[in-house]
Amino acid sequence: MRLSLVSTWHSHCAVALATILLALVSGCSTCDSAPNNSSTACRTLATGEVAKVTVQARECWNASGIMLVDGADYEFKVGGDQQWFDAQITTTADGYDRWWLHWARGMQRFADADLFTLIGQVGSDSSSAFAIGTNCRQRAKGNGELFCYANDVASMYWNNSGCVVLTIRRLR
Ligand SMILES: [Ca+2]
Repeated sequence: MRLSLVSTWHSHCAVALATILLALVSGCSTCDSAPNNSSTACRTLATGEVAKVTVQARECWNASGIMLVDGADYEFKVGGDQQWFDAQITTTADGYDRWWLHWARGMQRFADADLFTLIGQVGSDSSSAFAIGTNCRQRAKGNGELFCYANDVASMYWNNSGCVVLTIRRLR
C-alpha cells in the first residue's frame, strides 16, 4: 500500500516535471493578449436564434463569427458528453482540478476558473471574459465578436487536442 502510494506520487511528480521541462524547451509561441483572427463575416443573433460554434482546445482564440450585443442575454451550452484533452487528461468544458498541478494555480489565462474551463470573451476586451463551462447564462458586456478558448497556461496550448461544439442562444 505504502509502496503504491509512493509510486503514484513519483509518477505524478514525473509528469509535472516533464510538463515543466517540455514547456521550457519547446519555446512554443504564447497566446497573444488580444485575439488576432477575427471572422470576416460576423452575424448578430436575433432573439431566440441559435448558433453552433466549434471551439478547438489547441487554439488560443477561437473566433465564433457571432457578434454579441451589449446588454443582451445569452445562453451557452456544451451539450452531451463532449470531451477535450490537455495532454493525457480527458475533461469537459467544465475543466478539471488536479492536486499535483496546484503549483501552477493562477498561471492560467482566466484566473477564476479551473484549467480547461471553456471561456468566452467579447472582442479584445479581456475585462469582458467570463467562464462558460458546459452551461451558463450571461449578459454581454460590450459589443463585439465572441471569442472562446480552453482555459490554459498561455504557453501550454501545444499539447491540447480535441474540440467542443458550443450552442449559443440569444434569450433577449
Ligand atoms: Ca495544455
